[in-house]
Amino acid sequence: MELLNVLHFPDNRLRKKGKSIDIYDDNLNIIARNMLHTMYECKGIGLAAVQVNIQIRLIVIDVSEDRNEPLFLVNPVINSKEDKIIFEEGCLSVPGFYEPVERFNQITYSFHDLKGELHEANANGLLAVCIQHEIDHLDGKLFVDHISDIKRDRIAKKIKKQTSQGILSARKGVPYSI
Ligand code: QAP
Ligand code: CO
Repeated sequence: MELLNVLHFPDNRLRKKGKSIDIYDDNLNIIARNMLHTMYECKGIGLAAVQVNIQIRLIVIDVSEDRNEPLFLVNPVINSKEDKIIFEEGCLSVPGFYEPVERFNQITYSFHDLKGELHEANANGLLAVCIQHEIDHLDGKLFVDHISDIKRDRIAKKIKKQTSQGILSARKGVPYSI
């Protein structure tokens, strides 16, 4: 297993969109496993491929207490959403910062699994918020886009400073194509 480099805001590569996946092969499985490993190592509950500089529509999530219920969502789509909720969000790409964001508390979503089979499911609360946050990543969007320009700029400045001081790792992501 491989630890992948997580890009940090305001890296422009976080603005790229993920490409729809149409090949369900070993390569996809390896990427998914490495993403899950990276997410667990970083104490995250969700990670999108775009965050590790891989531009495909793949998300890994685990919101379980024991961190043993991984979800792999390929080409996820939200089909319905209701009941707004304000949730204090963070992000592995925005380390150390948390801000309230308005989301939907109740969603139905569909996705393909790693074998290519189509599923539909419901989610609410933390899982629903996490799916919305991660699908945003696949469209080049970050939770800080939902907060004020002033706050977002301040966060960008602080992360850049920490990176320049070597507090955050600034390894270059490895380019990848599928
Ligand atoms: C997205 O975020 C999310 O700042 C996933 O120092 C967040 O896994 C969805 C993390 C909240 C719903 C609610 C952040 C780890 C992890 C940090 C994460 C940090 C270490 C964030
Ligand atoms: Co995130």
